[in-house]
Amino acid sequence: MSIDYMQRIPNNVDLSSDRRLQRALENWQPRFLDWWKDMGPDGALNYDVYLRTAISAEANGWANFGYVKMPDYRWGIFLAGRDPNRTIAYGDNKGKPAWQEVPGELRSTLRRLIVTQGDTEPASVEQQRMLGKTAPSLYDLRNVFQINCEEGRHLWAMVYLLHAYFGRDGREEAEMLLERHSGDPDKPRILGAFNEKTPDWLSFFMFTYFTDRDGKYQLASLAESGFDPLARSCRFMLIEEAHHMYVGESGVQRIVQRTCDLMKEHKTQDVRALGAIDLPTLQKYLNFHFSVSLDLFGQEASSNAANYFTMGVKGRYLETRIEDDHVLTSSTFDMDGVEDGRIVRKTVPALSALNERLRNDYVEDCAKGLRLWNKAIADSGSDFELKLPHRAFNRRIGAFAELRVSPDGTVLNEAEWKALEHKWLPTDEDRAYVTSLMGPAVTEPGKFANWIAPPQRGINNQPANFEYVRLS
Ligand code: BYC
Repeated sequence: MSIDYMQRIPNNVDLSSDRRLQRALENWQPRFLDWWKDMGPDGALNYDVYLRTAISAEANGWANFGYVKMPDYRWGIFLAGRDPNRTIAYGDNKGKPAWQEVPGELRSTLRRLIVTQGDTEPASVEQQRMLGKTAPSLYDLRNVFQINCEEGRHLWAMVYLLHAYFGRDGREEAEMLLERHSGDPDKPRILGAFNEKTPDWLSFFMFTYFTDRDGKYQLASLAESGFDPLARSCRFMLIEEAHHMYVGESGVQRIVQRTCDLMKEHKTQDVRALGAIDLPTLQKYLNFHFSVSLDLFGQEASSNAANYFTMGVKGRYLETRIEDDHVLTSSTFDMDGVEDGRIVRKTVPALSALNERLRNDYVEDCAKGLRLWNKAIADSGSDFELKLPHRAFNRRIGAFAELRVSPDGTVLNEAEWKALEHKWLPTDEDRAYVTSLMGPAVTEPGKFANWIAPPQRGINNQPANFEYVRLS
């Protein structure tokens, strides 16, 4: 079904056929817009931004480009098309038709997962609120705004599910999604990484590379949900997510490129003297964002995850392509755990290890970007190599949270950790240096801040000097 843009809330869910739901969402809409004005991109309400807007959920319709003022962006409710023959692919309900309504016994479990997913979307917009002030170019400014708008739409997708399927509890949860705020000591966002700050563009690119990639894996698992409306929302969200990760991967790549060019040109490692970001600092930011994002996958051994799978609520990454029985009651899984303060390899029931399995898929995917970045470094003649730290490094959630572990996986005591932490994680001084590079936004079309290379291609094939954002 194509998207009906004549309605106050554009949608492809035939919203006008359900007046009660339509009214409830039309009540939520002004609250969302108030939140956007207070907590969304600062000072940018009147900018004309070259955004892509979805005009249908089909492959040829979701990327329609044009200038839009962000408060006029057509947020709405778009679900991927319905497969009437879809069955549940795993767990106790394997082979049964996917549910079009919420099964009573799964109500609170599903609501909780939808709320957790929904909570991350406005959280990231809040985290990125101030970035427009220091954008390294109009191209980058447009990209952060595009991402913010799409995260806003992902929030809409989850709020629709809450309103449509969870009655009064759902409506209350939808209100709460606008009341919790990133970093708020009284009403923080639900998951740790979404209460961290994104104060500078290096953090932003690392966040979109590592944390949005958690989004990819969580959404892909929820896209396997037996609750069909959730699966269909997540499938559509995943299409947009790809661009967010691209912004991260290419953003870090462009910083690496600029740093390497300067190192080569000036025959020095000390690019700070030249106003660029040195590779050891990049590695520290990478260590931080990777480890914080690993926490988002939850405990290594999780009865919650086992229950989600057994009940058919949340599957594995690309569940239907995996060759096994999709029930897992007699399967095992090998993973690292902690015993007597040491990291040991364990064989555990596969059902309890589903968070860790998903984390494995994620880590493998993260490594791909590093290969690209390292190629650029090697091509410039430097022998520096960016590395993913050990998965036990700097963890706050799960078994490794009780240990102090170096990036190469050595268990340390507290004193050893304290003595070396500054080499592995950004220090106050590193953060102050990176912040010092974030000058006033570069607003001349085709110009870029000194610490980042231009992109290799423009958005929607636009030329390098395209005016991606009109500021007045
Ligand atoms: N922080 O059994 P466990 C995205 C809690 S990102 C704080 O392992 P489970 C995006 C947990 O709630 C994707 N608390 O839990 C990216 C539980 O609490 P209770 C977001 C945490 O449920 C960029 C307890 O610890 N989507 O889309 O197996 C920009 C036991 O843990 C954390 C989702 O996450 C944490 N990191 O796994 C924009 C999908 N981790 O029960 C958007 C939905 C765990 O003891 N969520 N806890 O009170 C889930 O699938 C699961 O809730 C989790 C946790 C994977 C997050």
